[in-house]
Amino acid sequence: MVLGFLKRKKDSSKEQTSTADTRDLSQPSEVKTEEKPKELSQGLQKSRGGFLRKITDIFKAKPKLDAEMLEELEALLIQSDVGVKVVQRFVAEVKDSLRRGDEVDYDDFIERLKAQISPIFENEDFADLEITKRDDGPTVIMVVGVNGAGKTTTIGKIAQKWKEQGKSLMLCAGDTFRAAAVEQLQMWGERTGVPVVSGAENAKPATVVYDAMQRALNDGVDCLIIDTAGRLHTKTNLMAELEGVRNAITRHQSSAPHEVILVVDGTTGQNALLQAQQFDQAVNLTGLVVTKLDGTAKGGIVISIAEQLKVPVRFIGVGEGVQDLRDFNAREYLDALFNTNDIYTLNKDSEDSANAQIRKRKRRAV
Ligand SMILES: Nc1nc2c(ncn2[C@@H]2O[C@H](COP(=O)(O)OP(=O)(O)O)[C@@H](O)[C@H]2O)c(=O)[nH]1
Ligand SMILES: [Mg+2]
Repeated sequence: MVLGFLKRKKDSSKEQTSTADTRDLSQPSEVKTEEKPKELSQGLQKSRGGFLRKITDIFKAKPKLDAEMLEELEALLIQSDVGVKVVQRFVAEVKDSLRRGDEVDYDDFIERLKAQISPIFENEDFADLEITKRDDGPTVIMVVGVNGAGKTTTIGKIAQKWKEQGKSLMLCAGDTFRAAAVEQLQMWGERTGVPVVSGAENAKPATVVYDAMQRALNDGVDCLIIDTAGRLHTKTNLMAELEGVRNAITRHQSSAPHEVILVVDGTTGQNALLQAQQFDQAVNLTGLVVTKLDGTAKGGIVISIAEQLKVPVRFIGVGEGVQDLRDFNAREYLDALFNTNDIYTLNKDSEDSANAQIRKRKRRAV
């Protein structure tokens, strides 16, 4: 195809690079109550505005891929956290194809890239998180991750989603180190009409979790979701604490926890990947939630983490609102991430002018 022609949108967005948690922790975060779900592609707009626009820019200058462009594109994909291994595989394959004399235009490039990425998500039953009551008690889900990753917010969003599906739920405020964290979870509980079990200030997380397990069993709920503190001072501390929580769960129900979900902040790029690896070693993750994908121009991090950890991505967060949590579906995600509709518009005038530029370049080259 002839590449279409970019109608630029002003990109005022700045990539968020700081990983420090700068919130006022004396106050619980506000519970956002907006109801309207946004389109997934709208949530990933910033990512597209970032790396996808740069890809289109490269093809705008030269519509047919050559070795030099491929080098530029390789660096760009790696910078966008798509994942070194997958990018290298992809580049090797495209190089072979160019060597054979294939012509690769922008559309081919994107299709091939998607085809290369898709298998990373294969065989993962993304939406199929079983949250029904079991023979021996509720489905127990532990939610882990560093401070500020979005654990409590994600739990609130999940509670809302599953409540709407008619599940009976209970939440456990296992982050006992910050009073604000407990209040924040309680606010979500009130908003969603889900009971929250919390302990005295500075109670041991394991004690609160023990109580919550007891109540969840007594009340016969379908699912208990446990919020935990995200202290990552040392791996040993973290392991000891999470191990304590795990023991408190198992003492009541030997088959639990059924899910250990890591919440990572998608704007922290490679840091998110490192955290994921550390937590996986400490607690054996069974699922992932990647949050704040609305706030990053590097949406590729989901691909990187999924490839490295081989743990299914359960949900992605694309905003602070209660509806801004999506079941992760690889095809939808890739389509939204590579949805170029709002980036370039095929337009006769600009096409003509682009063709004129190409002709000019060719004349110069002669
Ligand atoms: N933009 C955006 N903000 C989010 C998302 N998920 C969480 N947040 C915000 O991130 C901040 C930290 O969330 P919180 O749930 O308190 O993190 P926790 O310390 O891991 O429990 C809050 O201000 C949330 O509103 C998301 O998907 N998108
Ligand atoms: Mg929290």
